[in-house]
Amino acid sequence: MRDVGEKDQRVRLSRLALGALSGALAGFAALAVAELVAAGVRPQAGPVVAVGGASIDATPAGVKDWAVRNFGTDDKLVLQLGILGVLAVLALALGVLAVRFRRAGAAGVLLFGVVGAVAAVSRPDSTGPADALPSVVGAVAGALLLYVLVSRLTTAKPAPAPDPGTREAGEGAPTPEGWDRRGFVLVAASAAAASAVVGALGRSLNASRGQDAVSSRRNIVLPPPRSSAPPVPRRAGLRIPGISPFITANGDFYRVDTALVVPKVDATTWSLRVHGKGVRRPATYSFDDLLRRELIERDITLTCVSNEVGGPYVGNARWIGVPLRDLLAECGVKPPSRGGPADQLVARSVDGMTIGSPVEDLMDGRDAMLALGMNGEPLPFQHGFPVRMVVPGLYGFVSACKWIEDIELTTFDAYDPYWVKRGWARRAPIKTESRIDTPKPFARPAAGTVMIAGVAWAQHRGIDAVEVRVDDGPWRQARLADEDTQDTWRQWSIPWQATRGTHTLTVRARDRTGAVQTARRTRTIPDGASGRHSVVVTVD
Ligand SMILES: Nc1nc2c(c(=O)[nH]1)N[C@H]1C(S)=C(S)[C@@H](COP(=O)(O)O)O[C@H]1N2
Ligand SMILES: [Mo]
Repeated sequence: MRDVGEKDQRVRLSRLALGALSGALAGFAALAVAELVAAGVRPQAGPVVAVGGASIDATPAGVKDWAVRNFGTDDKLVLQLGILGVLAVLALALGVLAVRFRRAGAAGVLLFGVVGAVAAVSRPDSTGPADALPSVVGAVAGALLLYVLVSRLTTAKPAPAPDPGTREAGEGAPTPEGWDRRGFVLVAASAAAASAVVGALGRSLNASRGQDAVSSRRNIVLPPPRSSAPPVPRRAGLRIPGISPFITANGDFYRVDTALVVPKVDATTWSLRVHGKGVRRPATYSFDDLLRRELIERDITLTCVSNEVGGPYVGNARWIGVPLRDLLAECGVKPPSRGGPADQLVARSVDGMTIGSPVEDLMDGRDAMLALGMNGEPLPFQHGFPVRMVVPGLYGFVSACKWIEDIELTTFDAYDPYWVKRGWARRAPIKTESRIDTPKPFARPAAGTVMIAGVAWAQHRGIDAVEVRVDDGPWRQARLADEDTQDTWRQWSIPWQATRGTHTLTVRARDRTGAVQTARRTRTIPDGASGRHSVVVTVD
């Protein structure tokens, strides 16, 4: 009897392993079917994107900041891989469970469908109950497959006589080797193949969606601006290896947003609505309406509040757009200083983001704009095509709404936009900062003359001076590159007679108000990091 017991054990184990495999196949099938259905609904309605989006929104600000810091723009990829990893483990577990409790296993798969469906319909950009379809149809397919596969594992051949004592007919204990091997392999193999095809088809359909948006972008010819940007002074860009180029190329421009799928908006059907408190003449503008208006072109440096001291989330571009002040005035909006009842403008994007800016700042004469172009071309999709806001002097999370489609005038008391609900500040002017671009941290330059160089910014105030210190030595004036405008960053450099040993280089900037960049380190939350950038190098 001992032999039989061991054999029994082996069979049980391999059955559990095959159960796990069934779970994995069911999960794969569910996601593949969901992907295909999402192609018919909206790519954003897929379960992984929906659950991913919901987790981004639910993530505490500190964790999100940590993720952005550690994974940078890859944070979204890491998140989706994490979700897939969790799903894989759960699918294996459900498969094992299903060997013993077939219905419970299948029900477990359906439960995940419900989670995905709830996430999808409750996303802020959800377009209705249809968004539940990818998760629901996918989960039904996965549950059915799991049920069928596991049935093959527990169907005895020949079937044992029905035992009135068994809880579920057919789910009792078949003879040790009594499972439908051929049936299992056949179903498993064809399901895997079908899932691969369905998944690949769904992927490519999803990827090709947005063709209308792509061609609408291709057809745009940006008219010459009524007011051109002053030419960049020839000596605004220093020729020093390793320093950030004065203008950041679109492909190198940092990207920070919550969108797991970059919205692809068709400019020919896009519109922007302006309404709310104190808007005496609410209006709706098409993209062509905006193109026909007087456009301004300006160099403006954008900065993210999540940028650590010395971090990469800052970039400088030449924008073309519609002056926001004129457009708001045309709608009858008055700034609070002239008796307007609304002190906050809330911009809403097609993906449900809300970003609130002080109306006073938008109408005080600075070049706040609805940007249509970036560095000579229509906005790239990642940077907000067809229209986004750009406001000199304010961090992106309180000003730079991408894929904008709605502007509502309200008050700070009445409404908290997305980031404010998550603990960030209501008002956030950009802090005076400077960064050492070269030498890089832990570089090993040779003794002798070493160029220390970088950028400094204090948008809408302007940079007045930059000073650099080696170890605890005196602060020395860096040479400033020519200023483009007070809304752009400014390059600086200073030669250093480097001596052997390890040294700490520190930079600080002074803005036009006379304020010197503080040494006091703060976190990025709630209104931006402060402190001075230091770089440690070892001179050989
Ligand atoms: N729709 C939308 N707009 C958005 C965001 C977002 O998550 N969604 N992020 C904001 C933040 S925090 C910043 S710093 C800027 C970044 O713009 P960029 O990605 O073009 O550099 O966009 C802003 N606009
Ligand atoms: Mo940001």
